[in-house]
Amino acid sequence: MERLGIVGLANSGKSSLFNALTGGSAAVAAHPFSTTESTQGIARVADSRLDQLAVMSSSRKVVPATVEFVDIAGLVAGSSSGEGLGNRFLAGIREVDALCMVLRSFEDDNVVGGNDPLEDLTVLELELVLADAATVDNQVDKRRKAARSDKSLQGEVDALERAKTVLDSAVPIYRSDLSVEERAALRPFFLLTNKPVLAVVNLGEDQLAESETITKPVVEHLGGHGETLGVSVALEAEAAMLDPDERLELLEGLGLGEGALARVTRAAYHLLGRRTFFTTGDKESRAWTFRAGARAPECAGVIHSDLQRGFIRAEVIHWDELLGIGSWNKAKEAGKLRVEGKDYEVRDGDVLEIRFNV
Ligand SMILES: Nc1nc2c(ncn2[C@@H]2O[C@H](COP(=O)(O)OP(=O)(O)OP(=O)(O)O)[C@@H](O)[C@H]2O)c(=O)[nH]1
Ligand SMILES: [Mg+2]
Repeated sequence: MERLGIVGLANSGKSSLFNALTGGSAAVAAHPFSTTESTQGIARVADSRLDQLAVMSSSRKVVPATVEFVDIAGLVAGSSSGEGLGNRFLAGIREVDALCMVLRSFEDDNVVGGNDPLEDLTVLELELVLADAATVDNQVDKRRKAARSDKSLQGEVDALERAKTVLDSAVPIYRSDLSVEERAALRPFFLLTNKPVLAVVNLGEDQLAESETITKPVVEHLGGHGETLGVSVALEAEAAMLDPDERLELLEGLGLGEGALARVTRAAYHLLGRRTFFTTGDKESRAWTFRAGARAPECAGVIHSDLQRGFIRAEVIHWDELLGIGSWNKAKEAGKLRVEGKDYEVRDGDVLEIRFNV
């Protein structure tokens, strides 16, 4: 299963965010390096489409999609050469598939550390880039030699050389102009910056109104290579402890709508290339996860392997059209359910019923 690693400088609020997202209980403390071991957790992906389908079908059970997060040890300048918990955070990052970078903006005299999110990002990137540059330097000569007798390795060598140029100019791979193919060729080397990123700027409760101004330098620095969200982690963590009704009241009262955690999980889900289709009925409404581009039988297999093996066809309607009609049966009677075969590429937001025979 693919996972998103929560990374950042010590005391930026990583464990607080992790706990709020997953309902976990990772250690949170005002001293740096309170996290020493990685902790895994699962967050539910809030999806109003699912909630609306469940109401429509009077479903007795609602099952959301999920996304997996890992809380990783914090980093300080010099981590790539072993400062702080250097190796621990590097190993933690190597094992995840995408990065959620927590950048501190909140001010608190009792919590050691700066509060300039762009500064956090710059330090973080530099450590990751230095670690990657060392990996590439270590590999490039070896791979060049190997490519002399095996021409099929030339693509890998070219990609490593391109990566070296990028990293030597202090740019992480995710902010580079390397092509999708080059980035794929670098996969065997497990580079830390060859992963998609999402930035969470951890705002103080008193900074909510200035969220856009505070996050702007980070948005500009990432330049379209990653999404940036301003989140008051402490506030959202507090809200996450409340009953759903109270939570909504608190967040809406502050103009935060459904809250920023829902946006973080959704962004994380998309960053991992995940898409959702639904099934709905009186028993349950459920969000199922598939990879962008998957066809109907593969999606049927997400529900159960029998449905893939014995796949005959899928009855399909997009969620908003179904909601407009009001029920699955009405949609069927009105001839609005499309019959799709093995080659159908399922779209995000499709509602499916699989016909199968085993
Ligand atoms: N005022 C304020 N304090 C926060 C906020 N988020 C986290 N903190 C505090 O900052 C301290 C560090 O939070 P953690 O969640 O442990 O940070 P971390 O990034 O996991 O830290 P390490 O694991 O040590 O690297 C704790 O005392 C938190 O209560 C925030 O949004 N506002
Ligand atoms: Mg921590």
